[in-house]
Amino acid sequence: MTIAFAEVLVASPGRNFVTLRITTSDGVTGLGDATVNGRELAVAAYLTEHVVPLLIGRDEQRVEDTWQYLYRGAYWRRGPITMAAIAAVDTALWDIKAKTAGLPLYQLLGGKSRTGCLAYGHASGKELPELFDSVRAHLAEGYRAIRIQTGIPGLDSVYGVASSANAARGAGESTRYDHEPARRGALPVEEQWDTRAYLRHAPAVFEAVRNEFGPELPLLHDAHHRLTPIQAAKLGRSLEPYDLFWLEDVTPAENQDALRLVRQHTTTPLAIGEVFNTIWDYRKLIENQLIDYVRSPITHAGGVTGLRRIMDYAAVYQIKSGVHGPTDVSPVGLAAALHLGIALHNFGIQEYMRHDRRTDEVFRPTYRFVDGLLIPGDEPGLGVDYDDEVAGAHPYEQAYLPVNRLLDGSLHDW
Ligand code: GCO
Ligand code: MG
Repeated sequence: MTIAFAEVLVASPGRNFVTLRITTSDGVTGLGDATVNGRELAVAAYLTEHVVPLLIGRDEQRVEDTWQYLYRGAYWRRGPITMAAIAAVDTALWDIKAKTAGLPLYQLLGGKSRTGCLAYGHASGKELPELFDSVRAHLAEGYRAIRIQTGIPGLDSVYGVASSANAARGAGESTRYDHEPARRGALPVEEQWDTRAYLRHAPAVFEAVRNEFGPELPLLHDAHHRLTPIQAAKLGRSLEPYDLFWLEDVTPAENQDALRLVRQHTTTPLAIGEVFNTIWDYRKLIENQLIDYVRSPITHAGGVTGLRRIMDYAAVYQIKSGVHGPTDVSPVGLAAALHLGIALHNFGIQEYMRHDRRTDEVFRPTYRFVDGLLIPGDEPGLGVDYDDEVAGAHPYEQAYLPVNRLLDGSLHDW
């Protein structure tokens, strides 16, 4: 068999997704996710113009060789667009390999290491009563680990806080304000940020959540790249009494050495890497034991092959996975993460925001969420299908993530 053709599918069933579908000469198909939120068409063009022509006629079973061919062969290395394109090809080839073997993908990755993948959901609220309702709604849905984000006094809107209706609905149909498609040509929404107000407020929020929900519930929090190292150290230390499962993206982490300073001051576990793409981007973080969880999704880190490589390296240092799973990772990317997650020895936790109903109608995933655990489907391959007809009813809509400014108007990390 060889690769006969590959299609780049762009659709917006609730939000934008870029999907690669590879078809072999005897009609087996495989899917890969190539969605880069807010920059979707760049990956679509990279795939269409520069990758798909290279795939035709290749042996579809040569997954590692194709990965190297696209990575080394491009000469230009790393970066989100290239690595998302490679991820899509890699994931689709694993899907095909598993289908031709007649096995669910996790069987090719070593088989099950656990019964299911512990998932965490996103609770949020502008004020505490709304946040508590959102936590309760998540618990009622079966979540056993919960991320906590709230509003900050004096700021109108901040990252990670759903509109009241969505927060009250729990994970539900997650049309978070920051992920809603914008009208074509519209500029990104602008938000405001005040680090001092945040650092004063966050410990009080976690104290209130612990008082309300007790000591056992694993709680997570995302600082979304907004702090300097010394501010991050201060936050980590001030949250220690509340025993977080992790504190995420405390700094932008482009300067990985800066994390040493954070580590010297706090035992709060750190999770970093949702914007990192390769094992080389993690080298210092892993070797110097500056993080506890790897955040890259399969979609942005070179596929199953790329993330597996990062996780095997991380295992040497007892670092675990905490794979990125917001709704901008498609059901294809999530399914692949679950097949890897259930097989990996050093799995930690999987982020899980439920997709919009329209998204699931296009992708028809077979993974299940049972008692707080995500379980990949047992049919051959990834267990995801793509319905062209339903997708056709949801054309691409331009959408940007918001940008963030400090109170003096200067641009800050969002
Ligand atoms: C998370 C992430 C997301 C990102 C989003 C950007 O931890 O889930 O930070 O919410 O902001 O994926 O596209
Ligand atoms: Mg994050």
